[in-house]
Amino acid sequence: MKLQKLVLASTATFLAIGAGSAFAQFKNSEDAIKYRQSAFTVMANSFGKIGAVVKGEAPYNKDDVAKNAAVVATLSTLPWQAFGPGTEGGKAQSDIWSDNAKFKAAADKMQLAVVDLNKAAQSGDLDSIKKSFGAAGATCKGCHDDFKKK
Ligand code: ASC
Repeated sequence: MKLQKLVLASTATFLAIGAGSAFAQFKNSEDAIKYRQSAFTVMANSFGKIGAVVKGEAPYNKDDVAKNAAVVATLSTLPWQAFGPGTEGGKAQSDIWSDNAKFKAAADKMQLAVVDLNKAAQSGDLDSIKKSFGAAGATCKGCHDDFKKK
């Protein structure tokens, strides 16, 4: 099985069993904050590389976009387990804990959007990559507006 297909399948499995299932353990809140910020940092790096292609600032290379989209899709499943009770802090707004259902819905929306982006990226259709990239970016922004400190 090719890596991207494996990642797609793994991503679907992650989503099916429920994003944020706790396979990571954290010593303390600082450890959890570092973990979730690291996952977002690596995700943003790959997402930004796709963004450069979408904006015409970098040439379109199917394999590179496919790899970056697979990274985004996989990494998108990771941060949530590091927002457990008692891990307030960093850039996270307290609404994440006081309105956790809304936060979870926003997190799920983003994960579904990046699965779409990954499908488009694996197919190599630049128009659908552009569309799904825009939709995915909107889910990043929506969650930041509501839940991330400026
Ligand atoms: C990025 C990045 C985000 C999103 C967001 C989209 O490249 O780091 O957080 O896109 O800015 O609106």
